[in-house]
Amino acid sequence: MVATTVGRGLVLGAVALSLLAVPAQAAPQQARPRTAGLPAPDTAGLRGVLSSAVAKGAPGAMARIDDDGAVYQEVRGIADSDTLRAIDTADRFRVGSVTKSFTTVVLLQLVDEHRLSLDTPVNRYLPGLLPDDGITVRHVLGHRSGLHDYTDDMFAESVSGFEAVRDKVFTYRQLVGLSLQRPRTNAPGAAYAYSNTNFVVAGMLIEELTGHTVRTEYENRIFKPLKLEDTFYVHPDTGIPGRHTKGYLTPDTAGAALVDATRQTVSWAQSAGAVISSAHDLNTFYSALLGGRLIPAAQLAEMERWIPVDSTTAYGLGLRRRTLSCGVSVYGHTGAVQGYYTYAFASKDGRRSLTAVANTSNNADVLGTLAGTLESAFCGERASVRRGAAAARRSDEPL
Ligand code: REY
Repeated sequence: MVATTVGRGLVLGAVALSLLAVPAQAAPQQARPRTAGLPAPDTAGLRGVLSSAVAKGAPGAMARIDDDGAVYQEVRGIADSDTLRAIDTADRFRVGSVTKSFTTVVLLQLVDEHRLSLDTPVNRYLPGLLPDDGITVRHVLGHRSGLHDYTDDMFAESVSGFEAVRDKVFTYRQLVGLSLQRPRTNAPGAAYAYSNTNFVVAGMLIEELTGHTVRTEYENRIFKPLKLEDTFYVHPDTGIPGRHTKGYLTPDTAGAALVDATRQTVSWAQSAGAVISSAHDLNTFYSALLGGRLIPAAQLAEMERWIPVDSTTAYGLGLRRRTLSCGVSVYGHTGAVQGYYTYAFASKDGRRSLTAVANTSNNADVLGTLAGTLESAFCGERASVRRGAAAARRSDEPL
């Protein structure tokens, strides 16, 4: 009875907020925890984190928390520097490497269908693709293949590197070829080394095993079943369909004007990073995944076999675990494509989820600051004093 009343109030509050889209007018939302074992989200803290992200150079920043039916939304700054439209939590954006969780879900569904085995060499499915028959599907999905990340060279210079590929259309084989021009970083399985090449190989596996494009498989296996109406894979189209925030790349030269990077093929990433979505849809996606509604428990357990990355993070298969200052662990992925930083994480049971976005990239201060949204969303008010230090510690974490 009480819970129903509180829930209705929160949802109405959220609708009013998104209609106003002017943070200064937002009525304070009363936070009550609905996910067992978690404190109430710290909405004032969340507002503060987003303000800091804007102060550090993001034109706009926004976050949405879904807590078992209750919705909290906060926005700061603008979506478009021409029109000065306020950023809105309904805006679509480029999710970058959050795509890797979508790609992994498709492959784990194929495992469940006995069409793929995690411990089989990639070369069994794609003969001659990789220079080492010891590289398995599991190594690829856990970033333990040792395949060099071709984006390191591609974006060594951020603006010219981006402009050189903004309109380019790559084949998967071309991207793997770029990686193979460089020495491998480790023997198969020997170490974690984050590399987009792994998820290009993953996309090739999807297309080889199903005979369909990754777009078709994402749509049929994830977007449509979960009714993700804001979620798209449009490669090689360059636009974001419908209402979206623009994305602004921060140049390497201090003080130089931000570059509108919204329009691009994202062909350099494809199955490693080209999905478009919204905060609502990413929260729905991770809630469904962690709640066991996308892949069977056995496959989710494979996704959650953790390899430590550093003192607070670990990587499974296409999924990251972060342990926050309050001891709570959250599960999801980060994303960085030109113009967009994303954090999309959920509680272990999927009942509380957070998506936070800043519409700039190549700005470590903004990335580190935005990590504080996780503290606000999952640690509650008592974490506020620790938040600054925790966020700063994580700002150089690989995506
Ligand atoms: C690509 C470069 C980073 C981003 C990347 N993104 O691997 C994947 C991810 C898809 O993790 C670019 N950085 C930026 C530079 C650095 O240009 N010189 O920050 O926009 O999401």
